[in-house]
Amino acid sequence: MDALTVTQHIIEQQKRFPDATGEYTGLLENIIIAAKIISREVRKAGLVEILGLTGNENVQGEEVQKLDEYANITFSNILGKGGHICIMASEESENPIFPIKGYPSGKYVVSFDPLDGSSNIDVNASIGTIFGIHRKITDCSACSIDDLLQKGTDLIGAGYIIYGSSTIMVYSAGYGTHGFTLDPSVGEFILSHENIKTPKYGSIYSVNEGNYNYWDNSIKKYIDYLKSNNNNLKKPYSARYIGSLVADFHRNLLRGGIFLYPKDNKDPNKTHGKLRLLYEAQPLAYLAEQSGGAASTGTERILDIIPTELHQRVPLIIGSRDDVRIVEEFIAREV
Ligand code: AHM
Ligand code: MG
Repeated sequence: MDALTVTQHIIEQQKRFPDATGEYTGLLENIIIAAKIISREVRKAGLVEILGLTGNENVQGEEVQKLDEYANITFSNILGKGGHICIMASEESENPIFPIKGYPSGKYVVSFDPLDGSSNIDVNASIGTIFGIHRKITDCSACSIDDLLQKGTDLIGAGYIIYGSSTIMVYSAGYGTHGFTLDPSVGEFILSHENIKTPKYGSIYSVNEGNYNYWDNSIKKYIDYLKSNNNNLKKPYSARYIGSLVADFHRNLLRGGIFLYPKDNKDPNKTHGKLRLLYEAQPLAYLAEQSGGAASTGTERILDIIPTELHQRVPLIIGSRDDVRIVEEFIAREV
């Protein structure tokens, strides 16, 4: 077979580091195994009656889907026994996750969203797993939350797995963004999208426009501009919104365009957007930049934000570089 698997690709990339111990490759292999297991479960969800809610709420007060729980346990257990991580954060776990008792601790820190877009499970739309990897920074043998609260600029790798019409893993370790499609017949992710370059600008916008009345004026004016003939394209942009971040991001990464989840004033106590910094915004911002795109809150580069909380939320504006810059200009004009 004349095809490169994701593991072979990672090993090739690791040759740039003659002193590498193989621990990072080991961590990624664990992530790949977890992704394959979650993919298998997502694919047969309708058959085994795993669809539906568990009846529990997660830390953010959202209903937990059975598959969310399954994905969270799978990811936490495989990485927790792998010997490569010392601490992890998950969207579905209120507190940090440590290696499982009796298993060794490693030098890496992983933040992950086990199954993003889970409100789409029951309607068979694409969902995904997102992860970001940092190095441990604290000295002591046990890790602390400080290891998790690192900036995106300190990420050493990030990626997502999209469970769509096929299962694709998109990954970067700082040397471009690459996509691998799972070949179910051999059970391997095969290189299918080498060195993805996102277009400088696109013709698609993705936003939950139902929130229009709750946005700041700058965002309202920007969306009106996209729908007019007076924008940079001189024709209206196309609206595409799945409501599943990985799926919306993946389409825009390949085609070009902009995704926005700005802050809104629906709840006056929450003025920071919906999406979470550590395991949604940071990893995708890293991948966007690695493919020539950009990610911003509207006033600040996502990768420059110093996290203060595990489940911190941020406004997210991400996609083609010129499109992100234009949103920032609209926001700058209003402040
Ligand atoms: P989740 O992590 O609970 O699945 O929520 C995140 C999801 C994203 O996938 C998506 O971009 C967003 O929520 C959609 O939110 P909304 O329904 O408000 O448009
Ligand atoms: Mg999520």
